[in-house]
Amino acid sequence: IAKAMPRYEPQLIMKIESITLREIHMPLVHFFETSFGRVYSRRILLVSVEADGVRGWGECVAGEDPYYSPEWTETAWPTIKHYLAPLLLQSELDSGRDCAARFARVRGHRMAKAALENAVWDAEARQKQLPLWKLLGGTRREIACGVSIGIQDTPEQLLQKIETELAAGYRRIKIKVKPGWDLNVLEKIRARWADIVLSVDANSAYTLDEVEHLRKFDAFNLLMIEQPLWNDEIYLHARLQKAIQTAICLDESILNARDADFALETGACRIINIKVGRVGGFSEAKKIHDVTVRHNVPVWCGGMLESGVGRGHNIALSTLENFRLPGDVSASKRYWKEDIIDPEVEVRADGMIAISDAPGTGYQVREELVRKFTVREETFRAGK
Ligand code: OSB
Ligand code: MG
Repeated sequence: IAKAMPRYEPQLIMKIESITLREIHMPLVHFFETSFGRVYSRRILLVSVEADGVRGWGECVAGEDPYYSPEWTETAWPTIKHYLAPLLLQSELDSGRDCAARFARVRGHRMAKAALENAVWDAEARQKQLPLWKLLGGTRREIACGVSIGIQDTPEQLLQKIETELAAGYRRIKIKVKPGWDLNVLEKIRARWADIVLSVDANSAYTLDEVEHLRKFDAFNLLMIEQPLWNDEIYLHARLQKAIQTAICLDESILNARDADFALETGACRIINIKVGRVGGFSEAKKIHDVTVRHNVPVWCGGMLESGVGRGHNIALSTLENFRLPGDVSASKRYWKEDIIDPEVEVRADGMIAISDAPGTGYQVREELVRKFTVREETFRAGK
């Protein structure tokens, strides 16, 4: 049997000299509410790695509370400090791709792992003077953007927000839903905009007992319903998908490429949302992408209210060929008065982001602003 020839590429060995972990605080321009709660301000962990004279940045997308996932800001810090950073500092790496194997002994903590792995990819791209999107294997020169609009105090406020985002050019509107804020608001949206591309995200707000209720979503011509059932459940989504017409998209339940394969084989969803933090970094995100190509199912890039660092990484990932649907990758100014990157992420009037050819993400970290927002900081070096 002919085996694929291994590809021998000239490798630059990377030596990670130091890793700096920071917590920054950034108030959101507008609160964001999902079925599990409301957030006004973000506590974001940033990682920077120094390797051979270049600096790479990564963002930990864990939330302020263990509601979206078991990981949260306070679990990520000691996990990086005591377990993950030492694993990177003790030896040389060929590439960001090597991080996942180094971290394998540590179970879970994918958002903490992704912050480090992505910082190494970022450093590698800068070291090789390549755009990160090319290093990741992307092809798209522009990417399509959607928005995720949280639960508001009143349906009228939601309609106002949708109007603003449509006027800005966004190509898909996603609203958060939960029992009591779902069919009633969909009625109002569709009465005003019969044809816009519209999705809903339940963040696990329903159970399979509510299948009759969930079937009523079919009347609204939705692009998808995201994560209707339990965050850790795939098989019961397959049961639900058989009972409803609207395409299910899984977010929380897909933690790795095996989950994606299982979900697509069992018919648990017809679309997958990839969040690079949720799955542990760029290498696992690429594997999930490749699984969806084999199943001919589209993916899109999810968001976690990231600062410019994570946003830049989401943009690079979205250039992979199978990111065929608009992502939750939207402009910096929707979240922040001032983002920590230069330039800020801007979305064109046609709802697209143009991809830069500059080395790295094409967005420079504004280190003086990061310092201003920093509330704690610690640097780790080999042997210390
Ligand atoms: O489920 O996609 C989600 C934000 C925090 C936690 C979970 C989710 C979200 C979003 C926001 O929908 C997307 C964005 O960054 O705009
Ligand atoms: Mg979601």
